[in-house]
Amino acid sequence: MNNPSNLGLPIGTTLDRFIKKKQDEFEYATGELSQLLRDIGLAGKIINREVNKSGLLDIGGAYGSKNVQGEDQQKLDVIANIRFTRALHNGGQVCAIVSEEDEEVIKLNTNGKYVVCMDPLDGSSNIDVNVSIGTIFSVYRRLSPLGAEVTQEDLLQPGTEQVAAGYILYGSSTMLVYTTGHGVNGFTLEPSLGEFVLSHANMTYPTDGKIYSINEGSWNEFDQELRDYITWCKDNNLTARYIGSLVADFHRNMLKGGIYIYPSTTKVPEGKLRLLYECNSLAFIAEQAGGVATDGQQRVLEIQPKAFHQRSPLYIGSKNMVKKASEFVAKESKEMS
Ligand code: AHM
Ligand code: MG
Repeated sequence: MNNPSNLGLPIGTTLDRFIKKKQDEFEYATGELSQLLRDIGLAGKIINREVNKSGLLDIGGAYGSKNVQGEDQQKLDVIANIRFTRALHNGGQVCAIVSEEDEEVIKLNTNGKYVVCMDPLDGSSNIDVNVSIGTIFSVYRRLSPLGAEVTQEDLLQPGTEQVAAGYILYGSSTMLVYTTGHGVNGFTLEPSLGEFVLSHANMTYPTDGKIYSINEGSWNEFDQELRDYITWCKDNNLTARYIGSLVADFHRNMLKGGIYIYPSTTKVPEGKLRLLYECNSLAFIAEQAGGVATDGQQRVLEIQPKAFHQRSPLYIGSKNMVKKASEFVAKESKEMS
């Protein structure tokens, strides 16, 4: 990246200091987005604490209820949703949240400038087996006037309008990775300090890679074009890696070079992943890091959402790899910049 997004701040800089320094770069910044990002960092630390206790306390396992997609909610899903909502409510910068765990919009401060879309705990089938899981978020500036009722237009903005997006990966270490549209930076939680510190400055997606990540168990539900692409991957000695936690698969591929695919299948024609709080957030990060994200046909960030929990297929990763996959699956092959 020509314009270093970490402002020359050294590895080890705390997240709070980093956010403050970035804010100072913008003459008219009022500090509200900075406060919001700090609130997300705090919520991430709280959820990390809960995730780390899973297995010790009686917080693993199904909650006994279903979320809006009819999926079993895990106790930690519910806990993460509450923690995030509370942190954003207390912060006061957010007027509404669209969450994977809530069918309805969560309305917060009518004077808040921002809308947040989030999946508080993604990869929830991995919670009980001690495998990496993650939080995903997107931030939009509201379009309606402050103090007014939040509108559909505020909530259903295309991904190109994101002002910030990020994820928290609860893995072998806990990391927060985010962008405000000026490159991507990653912060690792230093457990003894309880602080996220800059560990991965100016993250960039390798242009090419060797990893393909897809649930091949669904082979019988793939269309022929996708099968041909996967066969091409095998013929070209690519390596298959699939955790089944989007954040973890995405993060690994961004560091090493790779492509993650959740396609349209006969069982889920729209794909499984949600546009507003899974695909768009990671697409923004991918593009900021030099990667590409499509739904197989078009740029994810340009899809106009029509519903809060809308799904989309996702092809995301290294530029040349997504381009190659598109040569197989795109109905109309378009040149990707
Ligand atoms: P979730 O939001 O219910 O956790 O579902 C999303 C997860 C992704 O993290 C993961 O990539 C995908 O579902 C795995 O799905 P599958 O088991 O169909 O491969
Ligand atoms: Mg999810």
